[in-house]
Amino acid sequence: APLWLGEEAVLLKGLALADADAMMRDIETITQCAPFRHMVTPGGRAMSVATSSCGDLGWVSDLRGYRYAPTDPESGQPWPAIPERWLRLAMRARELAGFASAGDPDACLINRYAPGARLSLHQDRDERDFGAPIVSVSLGLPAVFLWGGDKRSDPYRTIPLEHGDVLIWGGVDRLRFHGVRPVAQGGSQQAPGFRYNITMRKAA
Ligand code: MD3
Ligand code: FE
Repeated sequence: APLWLGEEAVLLKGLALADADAMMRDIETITQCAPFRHMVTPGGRAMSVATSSCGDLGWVSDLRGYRYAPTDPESGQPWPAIPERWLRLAMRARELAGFASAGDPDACLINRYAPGARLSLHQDRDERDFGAPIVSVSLGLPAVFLWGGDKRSDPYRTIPLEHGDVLIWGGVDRLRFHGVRPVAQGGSQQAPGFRYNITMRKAA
């Protein structure tokens, strides 16, 4: 059942479970062309999260700032396409959450968290149109998601995210501060050894 975190933010527990194995294979295929790398932030520090992208635009960061770019700066090549099954899943999430009129995403960021990797509180504001919702899919190791307010100093809720969970948010919840606590080591028989998060956005 959809769990409303805000007026326009919904957690769809397990919505991606049936597609999860195939989506992990898709990540493997995509990152053979556009390998995971640790981007450097404008402040000069390498992110603990490794990133790649697919779609017409990919998210990149360097000393000059954050932006969306049509090619992978490592290869000069266009980013791989967003797989059809990812677009179908995003459409189902939009329908369930009341964003059915929003169109397909054109940018997809893929984050890979090794144990210990984290994402500090931030807003996603590099996209042109804040009206379009963002769909995120969590795969692999579990994590604790931080759901804050409009100011960095606002209090935040902690929300466990597991393999197959889908989050979608837009509208009044689009610019909330959010982050991810350092990911814990998986159990010894827990494969894979990473958490993956896919965020499909409309960037252009
Ligand atoms: C709620 N990724 O890539 S996804 C990011 O799990 C990012 O890797 C996190 O933040 C991750 O920018 C969180 C869920 C999420 C993302 C952005 C939000 C929830 C959000 C923006 C506003 C409100
Ligand atoms: Fe974010």
